[in-house]
Amino acid sequence: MKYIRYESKDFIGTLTINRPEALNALNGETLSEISQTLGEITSAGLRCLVITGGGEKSFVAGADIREMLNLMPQNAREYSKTGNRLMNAIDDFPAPVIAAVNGYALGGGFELALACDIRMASENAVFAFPEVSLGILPGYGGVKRIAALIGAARAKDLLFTARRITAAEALSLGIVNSVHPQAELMGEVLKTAAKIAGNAPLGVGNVKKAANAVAGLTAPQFTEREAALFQECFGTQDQRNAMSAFLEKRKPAPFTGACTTVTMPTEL
Ligand code: DAK
Repeated sequence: MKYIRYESKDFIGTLTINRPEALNALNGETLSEISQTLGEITSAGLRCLVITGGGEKSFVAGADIREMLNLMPQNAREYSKTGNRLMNAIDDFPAPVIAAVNGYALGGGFELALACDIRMASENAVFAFPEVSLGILPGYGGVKRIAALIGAARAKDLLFTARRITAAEALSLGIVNSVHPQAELMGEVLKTAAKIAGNAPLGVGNVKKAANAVAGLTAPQFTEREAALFQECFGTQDQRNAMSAFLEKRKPAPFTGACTTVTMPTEL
């Protein structure tokens, strides 16, 4: 791949958008490489995925302005849908996705970070929606996501003014989960990823599905969905082992993520 680096270790994948000469701006090729990589790793049994930017300055400085300059209206719609499909693929990724925001997260880069489940930022990170200063609006679902995260009024302030905010302000608004010195960011992100990866994969995956379902469902629909997700976890080796271990005051065996129902000796 030209603009993506991917590696994985101990159930944790790290996808680096690596186009530092353009501050990792998302051109069509980068978008399709991210989509292809996500497609390839969806069923790889990862327990956490980290997305970050190559170089020291930028997470992602937005959609590629050079590419958008001559985009015609009839193509803008398809362009929007392609980007939205990618953001939705992150939403639907079976394991939690952490954005390690190591610098500029502007426009489409901010939207990408918002599609992730958790955002951890370096002290030099800068967030903004510059779209209205370029004559457009955010097209990758960021309007909906930022409003859901911090409320409509605070979201509209950022969207209408295009003002830049620091990592510290992003933390106070609840946009990022934590802020770290840049040199420590990846270490802290990997520590969080390892904590997630140490939990039962089916429990973690299903709680992500439940959290993501909240917005789109009525209360009774959510109750049904939650019950189905809850049911799926029962009878699995991980659930039986972890609960038995608690009652027997011992450490549980490492989680396997197996979804099949097991029979306990007492049931034989
Ligand atoms: N696109 C293309 N190239 C970019 C870029 C971008 N977004 N950001 C930076 N670059 C390039 C610069 O052009 C420069 O390239 P060369 O001149 O060296 O060839 C190189 O990266 C280094 O940038 P600078 O020289 O500008 O570096 P500085 O440190 O001076 O400034 C900066 C860093 C991040 C403050 C500045 O580069 C900047 O303001 N960049 C633009 C940020 C921005 O406005 N981003 C938002 C783009 S709009 C939609 C879908 C999505 C979107 C909208 C609609 N639909 C489908 C409808 C999303 C829109 C956006 O993201």
